[in-house]
Formats: sequence, structure tokens, C-alpha cells
Amino acid sequence: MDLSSALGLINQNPQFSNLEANDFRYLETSPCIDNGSPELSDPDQSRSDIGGYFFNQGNPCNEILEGDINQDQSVNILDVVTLVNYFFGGVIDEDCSSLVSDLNDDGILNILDIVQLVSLILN
Ligand SMILES: [Ca+2]
Ligand SMILES: [Ca+2]
Ligand SMILES: [Ca+2]
Repeated sequence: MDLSSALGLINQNPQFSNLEANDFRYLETSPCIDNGSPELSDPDQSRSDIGGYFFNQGNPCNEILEGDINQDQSVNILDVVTLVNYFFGGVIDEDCSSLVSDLNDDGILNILDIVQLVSLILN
């Protein structure tokens, strides 16, 4: 068995967007994109990517679920975590963030949006 191909391309630079800003999303040229398990697919219907994030190759903002902050097609506790992290300097997808993160539509991101998100999940 060829172990290096079985492990994928994890010995190459995964090309994160901005490590210093804790932005672990992949650049478009990352070797991790579409090189995860062929058995799995990403929310954008492409082959799975290696690692915790997937590079969204489809899925324009207007198809993202309200409250799906991390854009994995489901609204759950991970989105709360992502939003909380954002307040502590983490990164969310700026392109769509205003659409999906400002849950009470008051134009600002704050604790009220977290409250709204939690109640969205609980309901
Ligand atoms: Ca993919
Ligand atoms: Ca989500
Ligand atoms: Ca708000």
C-alpha cells in the first residue's frame, strides 16, 4: 500500500489564508482542496477537503442558511462557537458575514446576535 498517497497531500503546504490572523481557511490553490476522502463530500458537493475547513467552491451567500456562521450547511453549536470566537478576534467569512451573522438585523454584531443564534438553535 502506498502510504504517502493514502495520507493525501498532508506533507505539502496547506496554504492557509492567514495563519497569523488565525485564519485557517484554504487559499484557492491549496493542495488540500478536494483531496480528502473520496468517500466524503463537502457541503458544496465537491470531494472532501483535508482538514477542518472546506473551501467553498459553490454556494453563493444567498444560499447560506441564516445563522450558519461557519457555512457548513447546518445551524448548530459550532456556529455559536464561531461567532463567539469572532468577538475574540477570530475570523468569519467576510463575504457573507453580514447576511448570516447579524441575526437580529440591527446592522451590528454583538451579544444580542449570539442570543438570537442560540434561540434559533434551541427552537
Ligand atoms: Ca471540496
Ligand atoms: Ca454551521
Ligand atoms: Ca445584530
